[in-house]
Amino acid sequence: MPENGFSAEEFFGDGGGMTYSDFILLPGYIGFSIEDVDLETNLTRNIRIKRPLVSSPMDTVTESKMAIYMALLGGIGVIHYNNTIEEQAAEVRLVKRFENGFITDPVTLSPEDTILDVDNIKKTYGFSGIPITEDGTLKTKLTGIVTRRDIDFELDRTKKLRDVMVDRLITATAGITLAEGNKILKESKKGKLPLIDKEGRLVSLMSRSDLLKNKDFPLASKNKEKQLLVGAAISTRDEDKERLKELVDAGVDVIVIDASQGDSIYQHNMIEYIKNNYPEIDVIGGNVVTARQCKSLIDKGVDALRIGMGAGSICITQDTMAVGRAQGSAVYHCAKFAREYAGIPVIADGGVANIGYIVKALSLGASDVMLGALLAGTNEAPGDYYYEGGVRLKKYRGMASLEAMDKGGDKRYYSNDDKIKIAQGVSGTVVDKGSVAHFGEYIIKSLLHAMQTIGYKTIKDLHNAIYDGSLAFEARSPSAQGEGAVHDLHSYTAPEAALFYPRDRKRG
Ligand code: CPR
Repeated sequence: MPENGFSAEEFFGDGGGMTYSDFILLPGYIGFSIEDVDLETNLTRNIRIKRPLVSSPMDTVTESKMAIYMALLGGIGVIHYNNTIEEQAAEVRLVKRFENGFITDPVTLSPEDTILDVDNIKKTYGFSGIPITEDGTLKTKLTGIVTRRDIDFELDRTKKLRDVMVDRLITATAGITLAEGNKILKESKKGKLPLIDKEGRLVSLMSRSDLLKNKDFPLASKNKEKQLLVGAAISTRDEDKERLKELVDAGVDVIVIDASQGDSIYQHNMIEYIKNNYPEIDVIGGNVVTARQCKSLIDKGVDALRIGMGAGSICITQDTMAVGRAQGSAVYHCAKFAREYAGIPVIADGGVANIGYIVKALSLGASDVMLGALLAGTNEAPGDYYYEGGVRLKKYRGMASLEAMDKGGDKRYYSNDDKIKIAQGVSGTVVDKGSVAHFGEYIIKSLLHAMQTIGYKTIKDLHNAIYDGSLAFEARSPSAQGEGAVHDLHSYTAPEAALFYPRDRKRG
């Protein structure tokens, strides 16, 4: 037992359900700087990532944009399946094709299009440097480029692009590195650099303004071919075997079998099917919250487990079904079992209402944390912003909310009867959090500080301290929780990211 507080075993061993709010970690010794902290972790048995962050396969959280940024930041995104097979596979492809700094799906026009078409693109997308190809698609030869300078003072907006485009072009051959492209752009003093293949067809585009914005992401999650890593969710239904095949063809790196109660004959069969047919693909099974459920899925061959039932911010499973588990206890017991029984990682999924909860999940044995509400409301989450009472919001909804089920989200649950749908979640809103590129960096920096304050340089060291009993936990009474939050002020401001406490907001 630590000198003060309790060891994890003492704290979680008595059968009571503990949430993240119910405990606090006692500080350790700071003998290193935050630059020495390394957050590298296992996502699955075979996949390692540099940051323990995963975006949830929900239709208001993860499509390609979110997955790209999660991977650039060193985490990973899991593309949801509330869409057609083709749509989901296309999202996976967009992530796999992403190259930092290269626009791989540029908007193009043909010489027969008019300046008005450029005006419309400017209105919709905000840019007006358009490559012109023979037939206006990526399949034919690049013939010119139109930029703002070519059309700004043209009064006749119906003029054909062939009459205004620049056709003496500086191009480069596709396959050059970002640094090489950067150099050409700088020397040419142009705004855009088209990259073409041997036949002269446009492959991608580099843009000066993008380069200026572009940051390096040295810790990005990548495979051997230097493509970003991406996950995708499937259900346990038989028809999703077709979905699985398309996702594998699209280059998916890891499959998440998405089910609210993971220990079912349907999931067992799906795990066996994947392992028999795609042995190279790692499978994350779940969701589970007990050691018995973990054993069941581990015995079938999963490579990681997703932990959580009823803890999600949008979730009403515990009220509707009377089943679930307090997330702190679920993570602690499942992580301990998975480590001892099979040495595989677990992902704490749901209920992460603030950055401190990520630290708490890791300190209960989770190797990664899956985020829904925390990432919804960023620019990269699907959906448009809108205003309500002067606040800029985005929609965030449970995958088994009535709204999402109407679009196919009920595949997470087991019923063939679509006459009466039992909602296990709600639809709501979350506030605008800006770009995940910035918000994600904020989260990561906070994690580095937290690790330093607890006194561990790596997640591995932190985990060892859980099981050798040296990591100290203490219970938090309701008044201790009040004391630990901002209190007794007339008013205050805080960074938007730190302010993201849905529960506390409700408490008002
Ligand atoms: P938060 O991060 O928003 O608290 O939780 C996200 C997690 O909630 C998801 O990763 C998923 O496991 C779970 N979830 C999503 N939709 C749900 C519904 Cl309708 N009901 C219960 N859990 C849900």
